[in-house]
Amino acid sequence: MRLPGARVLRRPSLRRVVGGLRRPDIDLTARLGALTLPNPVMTASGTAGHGDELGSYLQLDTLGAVTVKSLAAFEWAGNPPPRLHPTAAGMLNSIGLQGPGIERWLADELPVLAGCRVVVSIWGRTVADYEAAATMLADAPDNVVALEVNLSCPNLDGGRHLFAHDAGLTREVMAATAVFTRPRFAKLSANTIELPRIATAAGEAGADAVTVANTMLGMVIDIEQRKLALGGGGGGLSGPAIHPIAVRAVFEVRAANPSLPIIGVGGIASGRDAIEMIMAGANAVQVGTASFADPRAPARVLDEMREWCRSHGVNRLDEIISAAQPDRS
Ligand code: RRO
Repeated sequence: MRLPGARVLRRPSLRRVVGGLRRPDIDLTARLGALTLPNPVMTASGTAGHGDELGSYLQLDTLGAVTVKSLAAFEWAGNPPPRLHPTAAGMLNSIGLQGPGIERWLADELPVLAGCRVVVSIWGRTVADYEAAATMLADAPDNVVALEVNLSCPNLDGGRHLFAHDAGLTREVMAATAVFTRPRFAKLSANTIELPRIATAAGEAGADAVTVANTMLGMVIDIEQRKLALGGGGGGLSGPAIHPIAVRAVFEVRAANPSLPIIGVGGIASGRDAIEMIMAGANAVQVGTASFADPRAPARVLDEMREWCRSHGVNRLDEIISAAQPDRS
């Protein structure tokens, strides 16, 4: 019997006891050459704008890094509309590298990312353009932690000339961007079976990590109008449709390059997708198209990765990198 007014002393729930014992934190540290990030989840270039577009949905400073849309040494208007088209399990884009140019970006957009680790994606039409972009960023504020050299945009010159389809050009651009002395990534293309060899070339030419991979070359035709659906012609396919392609690309780059850091990107929409990339050989991941449907996706993927590790007895991310590689040492 309980007296009126007596306080009920509840037994602490098992959950709180476990919480009280402080469950050990999972070590999700990501090592990408000279760059170490507290966790492996970044935004993918082109899917989170040039600034803090996702900032009202998630705390951007909790991510490994925010990768901004590719910038050039000059302002660029991009392709004519329409620029996006939904597809089965994904979308096709033909943005065409629209951007304000690095000078204006440094003045107007980078300040809103203060406190976040920022990866700046750069592009150019020539090797000299890349060098100019890297030079303009050489003295960027300290929160610019890395450069991602985008060698694989499918929407420049109709997708006919991707630097990332040529090992020699990949080497040249990576060498030319060495004026930026912080870590550099090379963003590559899975539209070529030469990808593993080109990744080797990027690493030899100074890339701290390779980002595998950009969108896949695609096209949509409006059959009523009898013309191409996107203003720029073809486009880049992204989203769940390309996830298995990206997993295989990462797997093959890892198999050919056992010690080259890899950032896996392509159709990652859940923690399980990200874990799959890690097991293929990625050291970190980027979340892109999933943010269009769920702007919290990068933070959610990070939470889900942590939870997956917890529920599978994985204490450090390093334990499962390349787990699916047959000759993992
Ligand atoms: O801007 C674009 O059209 C674009 C770029 Br830079 C890229 O790297 N990948 C992509 O699918 N679109």
